Parts: sequence; C-alpha cells; structure tokens
Amino acid sequence: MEHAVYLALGSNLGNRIANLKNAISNFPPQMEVKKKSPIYETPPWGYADQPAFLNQVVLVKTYLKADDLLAHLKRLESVLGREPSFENGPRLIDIDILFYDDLILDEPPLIVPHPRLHQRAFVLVPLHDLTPDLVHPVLNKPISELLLDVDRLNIHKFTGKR
Ligand code: PH2
Ligand code: MG
Ligand code: MG
Repeated sequence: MEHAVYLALGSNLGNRIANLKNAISNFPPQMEVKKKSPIYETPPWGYADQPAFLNQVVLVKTYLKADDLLAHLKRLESVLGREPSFENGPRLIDIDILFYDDLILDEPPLIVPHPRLHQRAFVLVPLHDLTPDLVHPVLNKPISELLLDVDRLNIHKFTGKR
C-alpha cells in the first residue's frame, strides 16, 4: 500500500538552502515528492544560542515501511554531512517524520506523529501551507487549530533577500 508521509526538514549550518535542496533531491527512488511548502526562516527553538534555521515541510508518497523510511532518512542525513550534536542543537540537516498516514507508534527511535510537532511553529506554519485540515491522530485537532496555540513571531518566508 502507498503511504502519505509528511516530513519536516531543517538546517542552520553551512549553505542552508543548498542543504534543504540536496536532501530532497537525494531522497531514494522509493520516495516520491508530491508537495513542497515554502521555505521559512525561523528562530531557534529549544536552545537559543545558535543560528536561525531554514525549515520546510514536504509531502511524500512511498511504499516503504515506517522503520525502513526512517533508516533511509538517517542514512541520508549522515551522507549529507550531518555530525552529532546535542538535543535541539545546531545541525546541517534534520529530516523528521511528522505523520505516516494516520499511524500512531511509540517505538523509539520511531515515534509518529512526531511528539513535539504541535509545540513548534517552525513545523506547523509550513505544514499548514500544505494541509490545514489534516487532523492530528493523537490530539484529534486539525493543523489550523494547533497553529493557534503556538508563537509564530519572527517566522518569515525566506526569500534570500533582507
Ligand atoms: N530543530 C530542532 C531544535 N530547534 N528550531 C528551529 N527553528 N527549527 C528546527 O528545525 C529546529 C529547532 C531539533 O531538531
Ligand atoms: Mg528535529
Ligand atoms: Mg531529527
């Protein structure tokens, strides 16, 4: 069966735009990109003393099982040059599974929906661009409603200009 997967991408080191583009263009052939949100520049969440992030959300169709998908994404992160950091610390590229159909799974490292997505404007803003009416299968609320409860201050579409 084909699965609908929303992924969050983030980068705050090196050439951030190139890192997002390279991640998407190096998805394995089993992943078909259906939609891409605009790219946003976002203040660092969780740990303030680091550069601003670029964030984007994409919709992918895939026949990969969730654990195989995660393995592909982890491998891609390290191929693209990601080095170990600390929790919420700086990273060249981060690719997180937000939703995998309406699957609910708590088997670390595989936890879906992503356990903190509803707290994060840097995820909810681009996710809302793609699918405002998608209902979070645990919280039973649409993205449009989750977005009301986060602080979206200083989250702006990234144009490259200042
Ligand atoms: N990722 C984190 C921690 N904090 N902040 C922003 N703005 N964007 C991110 O992608 C991000 C973060 C951990 O993955
Ligand atoms: Mg992350
Ligand atoms: Mg991650």
